[in-house]
Amino acid sequence: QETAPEKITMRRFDASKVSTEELDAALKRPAQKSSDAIYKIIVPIIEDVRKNGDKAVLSYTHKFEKATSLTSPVLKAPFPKELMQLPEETIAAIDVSFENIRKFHAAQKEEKPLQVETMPGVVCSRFSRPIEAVGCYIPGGTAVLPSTALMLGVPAMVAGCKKIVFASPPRADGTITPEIVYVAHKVGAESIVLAGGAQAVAAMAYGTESITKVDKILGPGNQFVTAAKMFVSNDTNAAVGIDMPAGPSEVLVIADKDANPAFVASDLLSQAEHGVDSQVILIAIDLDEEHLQAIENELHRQAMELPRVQIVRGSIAHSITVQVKTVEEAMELSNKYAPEHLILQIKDAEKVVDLVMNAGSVFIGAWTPESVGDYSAGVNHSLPTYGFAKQYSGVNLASFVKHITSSNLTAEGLKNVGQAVMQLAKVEELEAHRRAVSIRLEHMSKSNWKE
Ligand code: HSO
Ligand code: ZN
Repeated sequence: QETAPEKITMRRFDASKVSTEELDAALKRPAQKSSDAIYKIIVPIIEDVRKNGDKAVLSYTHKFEKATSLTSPVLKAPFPKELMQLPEETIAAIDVSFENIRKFHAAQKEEKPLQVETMPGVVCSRFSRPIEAVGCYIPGGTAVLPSTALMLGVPAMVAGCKKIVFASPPRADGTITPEIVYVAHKVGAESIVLAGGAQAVAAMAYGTESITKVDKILGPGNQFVTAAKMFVSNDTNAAVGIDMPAGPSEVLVIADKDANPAFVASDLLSQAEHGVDSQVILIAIDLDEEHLQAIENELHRQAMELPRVQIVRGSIAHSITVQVKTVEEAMELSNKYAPEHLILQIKDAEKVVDLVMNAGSVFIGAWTPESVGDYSAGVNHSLPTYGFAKQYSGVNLASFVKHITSSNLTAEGLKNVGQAVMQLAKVEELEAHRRAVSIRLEHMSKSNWKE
């Protein structure tokens, strides 16, 4: 006789019964491998790619991706049509998502430069310019992620980046999933680097014979990719920027008496299926035992039907439910945790958004599953994890531009602000700074001078 599989369930904590320390410990993200161990692996790879270029990249792709038939580490645009053969429904889905993401990110454009006259005759401006070359890393691994290609490629296109380079590990036969090639084509990418891991990051950071050097590398990846991004961004020889540190996916759902147990469970599972290191948190506001059990039963029932149930078992093992009494208490915990995704399945959810201080992206109300944001609503899914929502924004249009400021003074303006400049230059004992002003003021005071 078969034994019933062990119930897939999250440990429960009642915030009024446990100490803050206990709760904090339960809300800790699963530990990441120490960066020392990771650096030992990636630094030689990065050095090798920097010195030996294409040849090194190819050898790692042969070794790690088993794509031994590959003879070039890059695919250049225009991409052949036969590499983007897709079912009509997939093309339609990509097209709808592309358009929504394009619209939302286009709305983030600053129409005209910001301009302020700080004093009469002293005009300060700020304008933006696209980063010229960007590298978009699209992870391979346990799932194909054309959605990530959209989330990076579309804003880069909207921002006007001249060179958009994609990088993604190829399959063992040396090809890249057609969905990614199709997205690369739609955003006008100039090339797709057929490599993953630290070798792909290094190739884009330093450039090789055939791979374009980029100015900024964005996109999620495993711990090797993240460490490699950190490494190259610290290397002045690379002179490359990166987005934020990216870790395993996570979601925090806040549910109250109005919440549908099946909806809540489905949202928790949608992030739990990402990886065994993912974490999902449920904060239950004043729910009775019956409601809590209904959610738990749904979680188990739905999880058992999932193809990735084994991954879910792993992530649920370090996921918890916290019972609280009020919305304010729930929000306080959520802000402390700073989740990548925050789902509000509560009454008047929209009003509660005012209380959100730390979160990557918020999903409001019963009809807004997090997966709409992962794919098609228009918001970006490249978001800060691991509590970094306290200080980082997710990927957005600004991730692909620089802001440049300018000052423009009239003679009158220089007269108005000059004294302050000269005095501070004096305090700092930087005489040449002071004279750059005084020489002009003296020029103006000459009797025959006219502006
Ligand atoms: N939720 C993930 C993104 C993703 N989900 C891609 C599905 N595909 C990042 O937070
Ligand atoms: Zn997701």
